[in-house]
Amino acid sequence: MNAASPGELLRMAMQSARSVLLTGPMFPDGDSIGACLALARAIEHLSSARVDVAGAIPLRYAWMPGADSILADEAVAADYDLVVVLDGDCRRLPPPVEAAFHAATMRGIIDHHSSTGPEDYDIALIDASAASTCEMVYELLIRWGIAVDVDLAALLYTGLIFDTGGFRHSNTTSETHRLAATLLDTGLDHTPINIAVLMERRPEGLKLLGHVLERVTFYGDGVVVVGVVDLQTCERLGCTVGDIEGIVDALVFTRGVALACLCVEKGPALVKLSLRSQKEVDVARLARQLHPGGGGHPRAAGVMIPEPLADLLTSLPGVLYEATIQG
Ligand SMILES: [Mn+2]
Repeated sequence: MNAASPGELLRMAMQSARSVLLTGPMFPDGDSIGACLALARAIEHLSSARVDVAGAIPLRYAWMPGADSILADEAVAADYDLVVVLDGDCRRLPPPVEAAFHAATMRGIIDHHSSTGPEDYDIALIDASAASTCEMVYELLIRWGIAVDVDLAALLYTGLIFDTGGFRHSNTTSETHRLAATLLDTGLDHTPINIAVLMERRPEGLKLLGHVLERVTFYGDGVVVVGVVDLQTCERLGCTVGDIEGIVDALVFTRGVALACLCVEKGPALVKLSLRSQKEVDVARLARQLHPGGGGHPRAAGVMIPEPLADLLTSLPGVLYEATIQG
């Protein structure tokens, strides 16, 4: 007898569960949100389970079909039969969601991060060769016989363009373009999605971008660039977490830069680092080296550092430069 595939196990778990929670990591991005909302719709086709999606959703994703019913992390109770983490691993869940994850009867993951392993889950779908988690969810929908309508297409397209930077990053393949074409064939209007997800900023966010760009610091003859978003500036400009998205991508494509780091102050002793590299530096490895909770992709990764911003800014440049030498 053949063992059931993880996708089949997930389908069975969804069908037997009475309640399902879908969630991304802390600070979910377009791929995570799109994958959660798309899978939630799939479960509604396959199961009578109550399905919740949880996460702190930046404003740029408020238009997404189903986004209005997403639970705030604080509203999550620990009473789900099945919790599935999408596009990030369970070490980066916000506290109330983490409690629900550990209290669940079954735990699953669908992820494409090279830093994610299967050990913490009953059902693990991990494929580091996938350009996005949405691509993996699409494969599941097809296998489960669920028709992709224009709403599902919008959700999946969001993850696709977010994680490939609009089909520009090295993870983009002919397969990615073929999936995009399939999604457009549902009648999807892609322009407003590209604008909302990749291009549009709030006026406050534009000012924050200017503030950060004006103050970047280069190290090692311009090989490393570091930008800083401090809490005081965010407050002064009226910025929220969504205004910070994309700033790090504006840093890395600077001539001569191999490694870009954006330091975002989250609290008196908590800084989020967003890391990007152009070629040689494996920033997923660097993120893990900086803190065990770090992770991501070879070209794009993140890590939370429990240190005051000022302290970190004295030690960090040396470590970053070191990483560009090691490759
Ligand atoms: Mn992703």
